[in-house]
Amino acid sequence: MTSPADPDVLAAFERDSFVVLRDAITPDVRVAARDAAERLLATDTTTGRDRSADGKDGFRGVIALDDAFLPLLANEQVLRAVIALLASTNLHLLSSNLIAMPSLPQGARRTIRVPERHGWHRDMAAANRDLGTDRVPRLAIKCAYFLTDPAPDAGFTMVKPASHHESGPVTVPAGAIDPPGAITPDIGTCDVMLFENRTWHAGGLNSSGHTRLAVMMQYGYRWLAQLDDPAPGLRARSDLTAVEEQLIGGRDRHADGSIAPETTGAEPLRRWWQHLSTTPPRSP
Ligand SMILES: O=C(O)CCC(=O)C(=O)O
Repeated sequence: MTSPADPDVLAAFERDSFVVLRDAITPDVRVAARDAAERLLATDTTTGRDRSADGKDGFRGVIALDDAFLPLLANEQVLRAVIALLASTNLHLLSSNLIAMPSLPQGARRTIRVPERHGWHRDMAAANRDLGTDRVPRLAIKCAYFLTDPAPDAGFTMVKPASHHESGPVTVPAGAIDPPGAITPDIGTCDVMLFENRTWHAGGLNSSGHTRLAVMMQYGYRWLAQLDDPAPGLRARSDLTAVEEQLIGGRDRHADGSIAPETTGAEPLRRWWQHLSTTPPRSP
């Protein structure tokens, strides 16, 4: 049996450092997530709030803040690709991050996405610092859902194609705000863009007049720490699937709470993958 992941998707990712999965969510899921995002942003909740000096607002750990985000947790089309790209089912969710990027005020002087602060980066800055950019392997896949509509000026995430093969630091020519070859991928309303920790990327320029809303779901190996706050309420729920329980951080434990062998907690995704294919995610 062949891999459950689409070989064209995997080939595009290996070549380009990113791939767009078409129609990964339904319009209903998207609208519900957008409504939830707008509700959350209108509150003065500070738990998990992620406001940055560049005017962005948002939350980390959104799947625990509103059930409307839960359908993004175990999206089957996404999981097939993520498991194949990380060659493992020993995965969990590192972060679910809502990002609201305001539109740049007309005529105002920009303070972000200027040559001194171009915003291009690789994720997992701490890993890059600790190990060196040339030694960091693929550790995580980020899946970007856009809840507001695409347009050339909508500020969707930009990427530098094939940059996961580059081992040097991010370089943007003096006076420029983008590295040569940077693009804004063509992402439709219900699509999701996957990129990895080594992919150079930056938020685009939003001059659309509307706040851009995105949810970034980042999956990585279970031996990497989760970035979001622990969500005991979510963990205590009885209506999640076993795969969802693994992804939110199920540990290597027996049902009675005693310690189980390493990777026991990855059994749900392992079983799900085996149900789809006899080909293991990593070739022996
Ligand atoms: O807001 C964006 O488009 C970019 C987000 C980003 O750079 C990140 O999640 O690391």
